[in-house]
Amino acid sequence: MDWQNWQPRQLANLCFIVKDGRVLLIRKKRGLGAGKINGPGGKLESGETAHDAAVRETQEEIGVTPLLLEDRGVVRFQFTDGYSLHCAVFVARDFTGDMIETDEALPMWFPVDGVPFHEMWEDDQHWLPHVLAGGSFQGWFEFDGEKMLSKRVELSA
Ligand code: 8DG
Repeated sequence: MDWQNWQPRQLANLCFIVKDGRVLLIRKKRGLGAGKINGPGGKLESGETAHDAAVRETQEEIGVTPLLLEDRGVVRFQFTDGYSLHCAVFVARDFTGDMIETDEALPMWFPVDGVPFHEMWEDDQHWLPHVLAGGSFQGWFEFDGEKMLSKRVELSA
C-alpha cells in the first residue's frame, strides 16, 4: 500500500465522550459498521470541519452535545473494494443534553478499562486504549470488508 500518495475518498470523524472513568459508545444501527459498537461519528458535510461534524454527528446519533473536544489523531482506512476513509478522532471531556436512542444508534456507557473490543472494528484495540488513557496516535489500516489485512500505528503522548 502506497500511503505516501494515498488520497481518501471520504472524510469522517469519531467522538469518544470520556467522563468519570467511563466512555460513551454506541451500538450502530445502520451504515458502515452497522451492528458494531463504536464511538459516535460520521462523514463530514461540505464546508464542515472535522470538529463541527463530530459535534453534529453526536447530536444526531444520541442527542447529546459533546464539549471540550480534544484532537487525538487520525486513522486512515483503505478497503480492497476501493473505498477509503480519513477519520479524525476526538475525545470530549463533557457533554450537555439528554441521551436518547435514535434510528442510527443506541448509546451505552462502558468503563474505560472494559471496552468491548470483540464487538468493535478490528483495528480499534490497537489505538483506542491509548486514546482513552490520554494519548494521541496516527493509524493506517487496510481492510477487506470487516477483515483487517494490515496495520500500522504510531502512538504519541
Ligand atoms: P452519514 O450519516 O454520515 O452519511 O453516515 P454515517 O453512519 O455517519 O457514516 P458511515 O459512513 O456509515 O460510518 C462511518 C463511521 O464509521 C465513521 O464514524 C468512521 C467509522 N469507522 C469506519 N471504520 C472504522 C474502524 O475501523 N474503527 C472505528 N472505530 N470506526 C470506524 O468507517
